[in-house]
Amino acid sequence: MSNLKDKFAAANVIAMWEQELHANRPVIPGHVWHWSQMNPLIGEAADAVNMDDAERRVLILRNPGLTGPAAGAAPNLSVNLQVLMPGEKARPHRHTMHALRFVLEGTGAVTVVEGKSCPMLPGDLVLTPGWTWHEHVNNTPDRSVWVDALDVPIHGFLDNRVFEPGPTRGMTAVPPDEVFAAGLAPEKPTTGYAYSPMFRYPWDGASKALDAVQPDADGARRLRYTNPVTGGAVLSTIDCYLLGLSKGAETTAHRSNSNTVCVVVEGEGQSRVGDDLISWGPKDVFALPHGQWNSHKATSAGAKIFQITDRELFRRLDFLRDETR
Ligand code: GTQ
Repeated sequence: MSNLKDKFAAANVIAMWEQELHANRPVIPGHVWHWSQMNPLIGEAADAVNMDDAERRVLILRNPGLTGPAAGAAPNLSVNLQVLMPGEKARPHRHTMHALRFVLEGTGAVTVVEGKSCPMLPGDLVLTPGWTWHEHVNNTPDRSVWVDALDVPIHGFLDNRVFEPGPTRGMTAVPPDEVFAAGLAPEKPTTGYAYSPMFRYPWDGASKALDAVQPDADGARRLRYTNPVTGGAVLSTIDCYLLGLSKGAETTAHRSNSNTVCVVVEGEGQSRVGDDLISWGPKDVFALPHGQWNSHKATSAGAKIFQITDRELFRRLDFLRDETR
């Protein structure tokens, strides 16, 4: 046999019967990054690193159950914390990765996306779809902190990681966000881009929509952020939701082969991830990797959780599987 192995090796062939091709995906633990621990680290990063030396001042949230250079908070999702101090700029660039920003702190720093200026107020969602030019500018007296979510890991897998520094050039004409604000869209089909032309989803509107929506049988309110032109997910690979919890009511347990990362906007509570219990409060970020039953229970009134998922990736590939019990 070892003779055969040597012959295989010399011929650049391997024995499939010795590979674990049918092994199931390993269980990845849930994990929480508490704001109480992140906040001082963000402050220290701001002191330690100058924006002349950093393309972006970003703390990558690394799930201890994942390995490899592109490993993030959950499979297929990189979820990071970024800080921009008063007077600072993060210079324009673009990359193949689709990305979004969800604001934790600030009083009006902006992300300029393909020439459109998007204010960043707490709870706002700002999209920077793949290959759109984006830069961050903080001309306010306060620091701005936000969550970045990107599909970096799948670009590693697809060998499709391309980055281009500014200056910005060759920008696509995308209609202003105001065109879509009242539920309208241009009559003519969009050309030249495949992404959502609306880049900013203000918290004020999202929060009011959540309060207005009819709760499900388990007492939770659920909304999906959508591309106003297609009604589909906000990004081709990332699908976002807003979850509102009723105090004391545990949500119906859910299991999926997709991955979710939660950002707590308001309220306190606990979430089950398999056999683990995660406690959370405002600005905490926690990962719900695939394959484990999870449910949520708020211990305060008015809990609201922003959810980042790779569901759209699974949906487009016809891989998505969901279960409830
Ligand atoms: O703000 O453009 O967290 O390019 C990772 C890569 C943020 C950004 C990240 C990026 C950015």
